[in-house]
Amino acid sequence: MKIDATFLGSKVGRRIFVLFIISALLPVATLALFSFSQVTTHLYEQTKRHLHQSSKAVGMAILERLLGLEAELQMVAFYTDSGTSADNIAESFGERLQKRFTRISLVTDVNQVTSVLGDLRKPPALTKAEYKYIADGKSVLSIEHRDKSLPRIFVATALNPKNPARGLVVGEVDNVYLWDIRDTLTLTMEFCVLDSQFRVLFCSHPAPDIVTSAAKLEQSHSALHELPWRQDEDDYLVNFWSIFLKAAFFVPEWTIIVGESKSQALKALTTFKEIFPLVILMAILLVLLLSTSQIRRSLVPLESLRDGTRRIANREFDSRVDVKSGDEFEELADSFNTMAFRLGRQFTVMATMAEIDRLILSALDTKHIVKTILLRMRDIVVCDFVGVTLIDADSPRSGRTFSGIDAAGELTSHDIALSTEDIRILRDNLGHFQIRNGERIPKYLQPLAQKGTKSHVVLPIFVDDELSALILIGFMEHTELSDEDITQARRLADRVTVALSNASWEEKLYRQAHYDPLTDLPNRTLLKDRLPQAIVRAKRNNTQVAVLFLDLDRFKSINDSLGHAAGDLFLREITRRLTQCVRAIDTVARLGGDEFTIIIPDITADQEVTPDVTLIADKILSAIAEPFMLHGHEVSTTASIGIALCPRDADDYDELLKNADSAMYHAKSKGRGNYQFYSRDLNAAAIERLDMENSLRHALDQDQLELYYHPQVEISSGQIVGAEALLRWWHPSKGLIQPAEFIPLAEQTSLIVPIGEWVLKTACAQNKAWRNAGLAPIRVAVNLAARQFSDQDLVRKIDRILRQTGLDPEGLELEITEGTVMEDTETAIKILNDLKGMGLRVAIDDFGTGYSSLTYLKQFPIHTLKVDQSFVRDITTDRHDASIVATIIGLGHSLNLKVVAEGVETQEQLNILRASGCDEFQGYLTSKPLPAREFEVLLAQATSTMMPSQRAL
Ligand SMILES: Nc1nc2c(ncn2[C@@H]2O[C@H](COP(=O)(O)OP(=O)(O)OP(=O)(O)O)[C@@H](O)[C@H]2O)c(=O)[nH]1
Ligand SMILES: [Mg+2]
Repeated sequence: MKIDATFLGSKVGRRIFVLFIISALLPVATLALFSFSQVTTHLYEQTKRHLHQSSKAVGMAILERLLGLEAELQMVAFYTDSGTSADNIAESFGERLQKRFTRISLVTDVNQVTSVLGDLRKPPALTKAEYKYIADGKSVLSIEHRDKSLPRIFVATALNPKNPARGLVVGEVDNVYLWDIRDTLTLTMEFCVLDSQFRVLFCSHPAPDIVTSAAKLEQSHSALHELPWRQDEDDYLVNFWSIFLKAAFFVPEWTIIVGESKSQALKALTTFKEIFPLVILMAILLVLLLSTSQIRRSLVPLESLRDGTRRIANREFDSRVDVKSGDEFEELADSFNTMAFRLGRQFTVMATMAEIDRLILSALDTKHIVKTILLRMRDIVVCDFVGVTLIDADSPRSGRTFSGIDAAGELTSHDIALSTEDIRILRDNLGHFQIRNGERIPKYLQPLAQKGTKSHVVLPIFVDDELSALILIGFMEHTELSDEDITQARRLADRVTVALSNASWEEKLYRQAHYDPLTDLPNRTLLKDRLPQAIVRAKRNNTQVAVLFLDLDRFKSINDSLGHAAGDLFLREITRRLTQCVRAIDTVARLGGDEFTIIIPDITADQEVTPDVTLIADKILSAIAEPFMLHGHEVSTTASIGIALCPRDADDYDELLKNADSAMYHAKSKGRGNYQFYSRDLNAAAIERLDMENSLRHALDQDQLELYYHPQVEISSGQIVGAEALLRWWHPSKGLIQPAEFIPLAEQTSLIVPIGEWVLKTACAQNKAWRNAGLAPIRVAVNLAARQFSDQDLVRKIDRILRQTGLDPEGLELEITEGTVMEDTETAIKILNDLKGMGLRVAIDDFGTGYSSLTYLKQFPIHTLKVDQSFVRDITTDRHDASIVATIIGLGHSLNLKVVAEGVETQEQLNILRASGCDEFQGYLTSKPLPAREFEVLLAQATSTMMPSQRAL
């Protein structure tokens, strides 16, 4: 079996492996050690017993031999005593005896020695005690120790135990015979025999220290001893036994020491020691095998799970862990896979939600949000088709259902209508509701149903309590969504609600920033974006762009006569007509007031003077000229158009607009109601205008302005009661310039404020001077421009001027037009009240050309109405005009107002006015406007001579 050690790379693998090894080796090793010690003890014990028994056996064998030898000798004694000669004995028993004894002799007297076997020469010297012992019929052993060789051992016994005096038989024991007892021992054993003084009698093995060791042995009586008995580098274990020979042979005991080589004795241990590592090795191998297979069984699923976890950390939610172990790991893997699937879904849902959140933050347009829902809804709810219905903000019963995205990435959509029933159901089911197979399918779901969906879930979206959109989910089969799906879909819908309201808010802000609120046309900001784009495209494609600058002619008079609201309506109508005259790719923008700009891009460059453009300009002019019913009045106007071409006239935004503007002024100067192409000469005109503006700035400092005074005469008395101050500009090079030429310029450039102030100051100072000079006190009338009237400091300024000049307030009359007061009636009333409070008089100028609404006038604290000269001019010929004037005078009086007629040039006109009850008049009939000096002369002259009215009387 192959051991796969790759698991050792794993911490858990290593840990389990080490545990396996420890848990296997520990018991084995413990058991081995225990066994070892047990076996050792046992072996020692066994060896001890064995050696003891062996020594006993050796002892017994020696004793037996000795007794045998004694018996042999007794036999020799017997025969000898019976008279058998030594020779006969030797002959009969020689062979037997020779085996046992080296020599046998008869000692009959002290010095009478007869050899029986061999020559004993000198018999051992026996002690008296020994003799006595022998005399008792027993045998004795006598030992004669020698230096280098084994001791000689003699056995002596009486010839005749009953008659000891007869002599002894003494035999020298054959050492070979006596000690040849190896049979009693195993081959591995050795033995030594020692006498009582531990002198070596025999040793089967040369052991020099045996004597001292034996002495120690004797002392300790130890059971088993390791003695320094070495042979062939081997230690010996020994035991002993003592043979008591006193009784039998009258010698002290002999000690038999038997030793066995330690290696032999403990051979089992050696084998054990050899086998033990093998057993351990086997155990390790077994553990290795078992642990690897077991660890693998655990680690493989663990690693799969770990890899799975890593993949999930890397957001690979689709990957699955495949474990088929059939145990808890498989269950764990199944749970893991379920968890991964759910996490994946959760994540997708979260990602979609986050995308919607991003949309909310980035506030993209509604279409983008719809696209996101169509693309991402399936990530949240498993379904077949998704749709979104956007309800029209202006008409909550109609809308558009978006049901898909085509190959070009565009949304496919259908107009839909919502019934009252639909709306009721949607309102009743604010969260969501399901339309099951067979139930009525509302119109807004038709685009999905056409794709074959049978079952539907609808999530209505309300923004500010207004139904704003529907999210539609369609299924081909009957499907019930789980609560979780519904919750997720609703969460998406809630986010979409925020996104949509954000988008609509953004769109609103965008519209506010880029579109004119009155006409819904692009404003200057958007124009500044589109025109440069068109210029870039023209340059790239080698085409031309035309810019038409259009300003309505005398639009002010529509405002003045019918009111601002009517003017607005009129501007909207103009917008409608303009957009009808141009193509979809053209842009109509409103820059403010009654100015419109039209961009016509993509005009082929080779066209000469662009017949296309002239065609469009003509079309526009005639469209605008069409009469229009406004508040019950038929109104018609014209427009002046200036046209500049890119790149011919200019190739950047500012220049192009400026040139079109110049061309428009040119059209105005050409009598209005026409269009003009820009030419370089026009620039000169524009430059002149600029010059004029500059000159006007210096007119005040350089004292070029002068006031003329036009007398106002009381009709009843013919007295000059007042004068209208009229401004003149003495231009250093151009001479006298009429107010009509420079007042509009002053109004456009704000110069009107300092100029107006100068006029007021001068007129007041002049009147005071006349009064000081003793002339008849009159009032001076000063025209106030709209711009001055809206100046918040007006009242304070006038008060200061009056105090500075010292003129009584009743000496000053302010003339304002109807239009001026009508722009903001509330403020106007407040200012007029303040002026009246100061004691000033206020006249409405040019009355009859504007609103001419006496109901309005009633609210204004004014004193005088000035009937416009256009009515007076034809008063003698046009009965219509005459009756208008009479009516104005009558109504004026009914409101307690003084009525002054302007532009009176003939006596006839004056007569009619007098007949109508007019209070005062002003006109060439008396005088043209005069410089201060001349007016003073006129005032100083006798009134009666000057007054034509009186002359007429
Ligand atoms: N009703 C209405 N009037 C506006 C609006 N904006 C500007 N106006 C008026 O439009 C008029 C623009 O006047 P101009 O174009 O300078 O003069 P005009 O009377 O048209 O005369 P010409 O253009 O010189 O022929 C002013 O009286 C403004 O008060 C608006 O939004 N609504
Ligand atoms: Mg205009």
